Amino acid sequence: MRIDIVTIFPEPVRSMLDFSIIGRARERGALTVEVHDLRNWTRDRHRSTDDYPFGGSAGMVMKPEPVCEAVEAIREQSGAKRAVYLTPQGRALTQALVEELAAEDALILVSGHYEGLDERARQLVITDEISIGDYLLTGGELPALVLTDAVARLQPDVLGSVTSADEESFVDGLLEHPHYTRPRSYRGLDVPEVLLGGHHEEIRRWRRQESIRRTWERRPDLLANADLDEEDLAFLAELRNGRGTD
Ligand code: 9D3
Repeated sequence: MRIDIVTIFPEPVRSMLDFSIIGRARERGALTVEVHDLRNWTRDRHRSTDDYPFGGSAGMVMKPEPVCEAVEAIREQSGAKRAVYLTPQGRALTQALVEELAAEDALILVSGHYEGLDERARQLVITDEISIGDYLLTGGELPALVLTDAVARLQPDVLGSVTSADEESFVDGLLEHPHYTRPRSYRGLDVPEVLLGGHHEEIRRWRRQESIRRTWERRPDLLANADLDEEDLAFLAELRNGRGTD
């Protein structure tokens, strides 16, 4: 997959992408990410990407020409069908949306600044508007990186074999069970006995129940869409009746 990011702050975005799993995935060619400076598509002497809002008010608006020309030029190169504008007004990013975007061959991400894009640029070249959550940041660079990270880890060969995609949170709609490693006892806190016994069916059931317990305690909203079998539902009923063994 290829992702092109358009920003007025290309250097910090590039340096973030050199790190860690994403950096190594790029080195191995499992993923291509190009970062473009929006200023490359300006034509005036000052290379302005923003201007005053018509009608007055505080703040600046991103000019339509550089954004439209950048997206059109990149689209020509990458063949991307979707150009995503990261904005607090967009639809919320969820794992379902990440999976949908991860299936594309190419994506263009546009990070906004100031009061955002001129409405015509949105109309002319943007196909999707996405927010990463209901809190305000100072720009769309971190959201573009968040989206890139979430989409990248679903590409073949990006993650090591350690993480099997179907054991993860959100796949069956539950939070993960607790994890333990050595030592068996730490500051008076012991690893649950069941994990030491090697009874795989018991371990599986314990993990499943702790998963359900955690989701019920922390994110009861997720239970409505979780993939639960009869045994799961029986355990959930126990929790709700105050009998969740603990
Ligand atoms: C003063 C009016 N602001 C909207 C309430 C304008 C505004 C504030 C902050 C416009 C952009 C931003 C910067 N944020 C993003 O570009 C952004 C964002 C976010 O702030 N939160 C969650 N997701 C996203 S995606 C892009």
